[in-house]
Amino acid sequence: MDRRDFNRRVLLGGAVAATSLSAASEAAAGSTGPVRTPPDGGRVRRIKLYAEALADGRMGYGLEKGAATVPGPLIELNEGDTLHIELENTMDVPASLHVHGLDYEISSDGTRASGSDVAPGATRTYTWRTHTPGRREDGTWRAGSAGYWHYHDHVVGTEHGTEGILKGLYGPVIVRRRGDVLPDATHTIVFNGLTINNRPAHEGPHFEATVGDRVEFVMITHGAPYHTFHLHGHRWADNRTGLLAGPHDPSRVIDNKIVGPADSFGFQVIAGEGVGAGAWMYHCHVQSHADMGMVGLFLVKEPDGTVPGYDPHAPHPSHEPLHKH
Ligand SMILES: [Cu+2]
Repeated sequence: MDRRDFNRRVLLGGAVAATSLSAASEAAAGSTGPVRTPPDGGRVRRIKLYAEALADGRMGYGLEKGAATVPGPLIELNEGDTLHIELENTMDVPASLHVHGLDYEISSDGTRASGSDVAPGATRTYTWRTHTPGRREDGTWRAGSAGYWHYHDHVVGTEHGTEGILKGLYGPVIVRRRGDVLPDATHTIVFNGLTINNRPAHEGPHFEATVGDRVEFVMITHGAPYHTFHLHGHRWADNRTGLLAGPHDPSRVIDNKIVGPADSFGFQVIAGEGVGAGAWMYHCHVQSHADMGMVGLFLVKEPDGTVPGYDPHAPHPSHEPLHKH
């Protein structure tokens, strides 16, 4: 078992944070080794999740008390898995957990209307189930659960969780299908209002990789504005996996995608493929949003760890005003 598998397995046990760069990319053989695929689904797993208020006014989900992050932890499942999540609300207002894309009963809906929110100091167990694709008895085809999904609060501030989401109560969910390609690292990018991952304007987040790493991005949108997600130097397929299944896959290949509130999608790239190392920008391509700081960097390193032309201490170009008065 290499470190990537280790990371992956402990993820639901609570030992690693939302973004799994770090050990993953160092240990990875990049795109040169055989691709890895997920184990078959069908397991029943349990995790504990905390909804917490952060000192700076944000709110976040975490796998351990006092360790909440924005975005919340990445939750990965394989089609057929069931996950029981015990949510403890350490805040002084009711909170909840509402997921997109998965199967759940109304008691796990995470809304006040269904009585499935969590009072301050209380806990509640939410159950998410997933299923494989297959044919219904009437002959029509039923989609499987696999996809890039997300979870969020649905009760803080309003009955739609508008304040909870605004302050950071959201996170990514990936459901994988048998035969899917596993990445070396997964990063989450959330356009939330005019922020990325609730960070200050012009301050990333930045993500690191080494040339040849297979890097997965989960891209989620929250808030009110619509956006266009754009990544420099890399492209992906506009389908479930973000990868072409073969030479005849008709999916459109893109490097820019219009996204609106509660959208989610994901894709994988080989870092620097055909273009090399560099500080590759990603940003919202609505020009006013980019100018206001919805920008981060995909830092693709040479094998020696350097990023050509990148000075981490230099102000980001987009930080410079266009017109000085
Ligand atoms: Cu935008």
